[in-house]
Amino acid sequence: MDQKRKDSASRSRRRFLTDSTAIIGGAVAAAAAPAGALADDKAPSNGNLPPNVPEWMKAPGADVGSQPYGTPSPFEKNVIRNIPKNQPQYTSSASRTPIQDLDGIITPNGLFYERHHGGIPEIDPAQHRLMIHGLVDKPLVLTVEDVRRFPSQSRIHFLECSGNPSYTAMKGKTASDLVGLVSCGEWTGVPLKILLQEAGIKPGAKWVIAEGADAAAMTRSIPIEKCLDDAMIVYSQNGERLRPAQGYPLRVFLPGFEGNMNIKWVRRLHITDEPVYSREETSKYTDLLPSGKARQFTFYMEAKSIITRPSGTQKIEKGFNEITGIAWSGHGKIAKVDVSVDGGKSWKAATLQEPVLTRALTRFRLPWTWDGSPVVIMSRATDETGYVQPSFEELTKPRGLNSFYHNNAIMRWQIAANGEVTNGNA
Ligand SMILES: Nc1nc2c(c(=O)[nH]1)N[C@H]1C(S)=C(S)[C@@H](COP(=O)(O)O)O[C@H]1N2
Ligand SMILES: [Mo]
Repeated sequence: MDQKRKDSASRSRRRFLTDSTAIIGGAVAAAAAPAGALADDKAPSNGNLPPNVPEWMKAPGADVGSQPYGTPSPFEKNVIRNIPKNQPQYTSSASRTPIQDLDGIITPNGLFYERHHGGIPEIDPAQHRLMIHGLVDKPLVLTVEDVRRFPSQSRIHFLECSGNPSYTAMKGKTASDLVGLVSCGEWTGVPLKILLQEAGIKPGAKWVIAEGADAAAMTRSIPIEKCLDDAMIVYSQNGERLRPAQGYPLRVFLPGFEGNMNIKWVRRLHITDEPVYSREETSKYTDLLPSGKARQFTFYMEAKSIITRPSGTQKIEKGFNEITGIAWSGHGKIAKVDVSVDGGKSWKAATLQEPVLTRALTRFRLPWTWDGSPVVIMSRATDETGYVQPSFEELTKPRGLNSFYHNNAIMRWQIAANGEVTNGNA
């Protein structure tokens, strides 16, 4: 670099530093500890802090390739899946995404929530096949490599378990305890429509029965309309092959549909004129109404949102706080997220992070200055169909309290005078 360019680069760097300091300084002016202050009286006296040169600058760091498959910093060791404690982990079990510790909308593969009804099978892809049969002209038995030869696509979508949380489990401490059975990733695979066209579906085909190759042989009936629309057979998740817990080597992906229907380790697609009425669409995943009748085949997950920061077990300080969280709807894009900082008396529209994607998590943010008085904060999502996320009272008025699945009620956080955040739904 010649001297002139060096000078101008360092000038623009200085200008950048001044500008960004101004922004940060302005935003947290009201906070107790202004960012960038040289005398940090909260830190233990430590030779690594300014103006000293920290230890990790005094010798070269680790070699490239010291971690052939990278893992997070050891200082982030607490950001892990939330696995219920004091509970035997039977093969039918779940783990939750630590949504309160994540930013943006993409869930890292190692933190994706899990729900297994018969444990995680270890499948050798060379010995796995996908069979397509029933009301078709040409039954197919495909290898994983056969599936990968079809035209592919990648789409970003959320996946959510329909018991997230159940009607009776709104007592958790953290955002993850409450609604950690939701994650979002980029899915790559083949549109299911292409595979069905290859097999040639016969007139009268109305359902596709998908079966998983796990010990539970999880089986669900999918309406043919969805199969010919945006359904996929996926093999990759966030760029790499599916994790075993997410259905390696092949899984059904039905954007916006309840998690249970997204059959993992899929081995068979049976094209029929009737649903199969499996355990998961009769005794489970149905909602018993006050009339004694049950809602069956709830396909799409309805609009929902939760504030992830500040949220349960966190502690805030007086002054500036950014309120942020996630919203999603199985019916399409999120149109609006309103936030209340007065227990629902008044609402303010949060900013939605672009791009807002259909059937994907959407990040919302609202700047807020807390005056130190106890408050209840909450968020309310509206999707592009105009549907508004209900309060628990609004949700249970028509549905009653016998239901277990499909609870998309507004979640409340209580903030005490000392800044401690707790579950405000009790
Ligand atoms: N074969 C099979 N598919 C399955 C399941 C299962 O136990 N076996 N669990 C279902 C349920 S209840 C949910 S919520 C999602 C969970 O997907 P994930 O573990 O990738 O988050 O997968 C669904 N697909
Ligand atoms: Mo689920």
